[in-house]
Amino acid sequence: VKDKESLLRRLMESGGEPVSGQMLADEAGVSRTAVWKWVRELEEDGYTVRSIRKKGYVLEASPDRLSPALIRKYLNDDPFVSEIIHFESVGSTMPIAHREAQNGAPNGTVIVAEEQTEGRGRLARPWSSAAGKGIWMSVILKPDIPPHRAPQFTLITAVAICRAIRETADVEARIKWPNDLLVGGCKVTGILTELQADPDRVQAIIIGTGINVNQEPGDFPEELADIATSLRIESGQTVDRAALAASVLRNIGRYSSLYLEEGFAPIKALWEENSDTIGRKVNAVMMRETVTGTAIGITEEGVLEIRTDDGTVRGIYSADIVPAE
Ligand code: BTX
Repeated sequence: VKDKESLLRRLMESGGEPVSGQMLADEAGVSRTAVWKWVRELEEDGYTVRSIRKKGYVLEASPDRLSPALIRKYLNDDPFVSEIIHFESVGSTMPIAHREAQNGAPNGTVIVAEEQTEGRGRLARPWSSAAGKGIWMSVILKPDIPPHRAPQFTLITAVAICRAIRETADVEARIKWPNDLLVGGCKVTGILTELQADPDRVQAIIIGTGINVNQEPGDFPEELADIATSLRIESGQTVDRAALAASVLRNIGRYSSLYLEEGFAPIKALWEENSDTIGRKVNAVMMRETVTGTAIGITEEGVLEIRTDDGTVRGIYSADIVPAE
């Protein structure tokens, strides 16, 4: 125990048994008053800590927050996550993650915020990130791969989040190439993958995940009312955000390892299984042209293949996909 965050972890790990204040003070090499101050701080953060005379402290209730200690509790001893940095409110978690990655943060560093005031998607589009309603998180990965393979991590993440959503919220999301998860045709998650790279080697991949968790129908801004949904809307139940965040992280770790050990084939199979795009007639809308045809699969590089009406197969690297019929 060295601060309020580690005290919280200690109380969580005790599984409801009182932890003596004296013992905590001895462990930390501080006074009992210092421990008591940390307890007070936790209570200010919304935790309920009961003090039982002669026995010690018991954690009775946790607020709905993505606190590192709570996420760690759900992660158990999963080895993927190295550090979790939590913010109440930030502009966007992406530039913070970039800075951390440049300053040497290791693989598996996580930046998570309760709220983003300037959340963004691709092409600098805004990403609505209301306080306490979703998982607004950036994950730093440092795989030893050439830059052209980095887009595959968007697909790895999509597969990972699909699985986490199924495990934690019992909702079936489908992947819309390249970076959205949909439920009933509405967007429940967006993924933003950014890169720090030398010409031949990736320095860091920053994966931003925006997951709509506990919004109710009226919570979305008007312009999103018809296109966005949340896990709560789809499942009819409040979802434990910390449990979901832990599951997302565990699965990103698991599928990244699978990819680095066995290559893209197993990811491609899982991706196509969960895809909402493959087999559909689509318009791929790009800056300079629109390609219309049937989406037939993705390549090793994560490129979407579309067979046009004249039978040629076009590889699409980056586009917005709109249903063609
Ligand atoms: P995208 O460019 O595919 O999608 C952006 C579009 O999605 C917007 O133009 C808007 O129409 C719609 N949209 C905005 N907010 C929401 C929402 N909450 N739910 C559903 N639809 C929405 C998708 O980009 C990638 C988003 C990544 C977000 C994460 S959050 C953590 C990290 N930090 C950050 O600033 N971005 C990433």
